[in-house]
Amino acid sequence: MNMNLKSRIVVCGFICLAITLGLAGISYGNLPRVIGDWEDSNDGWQVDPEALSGTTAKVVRENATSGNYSYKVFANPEWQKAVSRDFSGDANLLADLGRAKQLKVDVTLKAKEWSMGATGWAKAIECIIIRDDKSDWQQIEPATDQKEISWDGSADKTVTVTFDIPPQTPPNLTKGIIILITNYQDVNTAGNFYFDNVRLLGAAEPSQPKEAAKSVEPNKPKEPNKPAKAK
Ligand SMILES: [Ca+2]
Repeated sequence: MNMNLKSRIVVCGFICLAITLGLAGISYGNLPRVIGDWEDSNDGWQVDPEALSGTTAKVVRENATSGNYSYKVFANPEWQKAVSRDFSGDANLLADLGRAKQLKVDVTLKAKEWSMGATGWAKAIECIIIRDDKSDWQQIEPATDQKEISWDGSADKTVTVTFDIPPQTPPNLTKGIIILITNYQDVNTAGNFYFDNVRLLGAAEPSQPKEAAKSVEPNKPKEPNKPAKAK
C-alpha cells in the first residue's frame, strides 16, 4: 500500500475515534450527580433572585451530611422561594436534569436555633420548583411522607427528602433552574435550614427495607413463643 494512503487511513481512524469519544461525552449523562455539596464553594447556588429581602445563604462547616460543609439558609416565614441553582448554559448539567428521575436533598434543623411556641410548625422543606424549557413553573411535592418532613422543634432533625422528577421535554434543554422552597409558620424564633448532598438520580432507588417489609407481608400474624434465633 502506498505509504501516503496508509498514513491518511491512520489519521482518519484517529479522527473518527476522537469524534466518537467526543459525542459519547456529550450524549451520556452522569447520574447520580451531586449538584449541591458546598465543599468550600457555593456550587452555583444562591439566594433565589425572587426571594424576599432578609433571606440569607452561606457555606458553613457544620451540619454536613456529605463532606464537611453544608448550605446554611435563613428564609422568611410561610411558603418561600429560598435558594436556587441556575443550570442554563451548562450542557452537561442540563443533560443530567433532562434524564433525572429523582432529586434528593438532605436537610438538618437544629432545635437550639428555634422556638416553636404553642402553635408554630416547620417543615424541613416544602417543595421544589423546576423551571426549564418544558415549563417555567413545575412545582414538585415531596415523595417522602409528610410525617418525616414536618418538625416540632423538640429535637435536632436530619431527613433525606425525595422528589420524583417528571420527564423533562424537550430532551435537549437550554434552560434549567431548581429552587428549594421552605415553609414554617407561627414560630416564636426561626432558625436556619442546613441543606447538603443535593443530588440528581436516574432510575429509582430500591425501597427502604422497612417499606419493602410492609408491602410484602402486610398482615403477617405474630408468631407466639418463637424460640430466639441463634446469633
Ligand atoms: Ca457537603
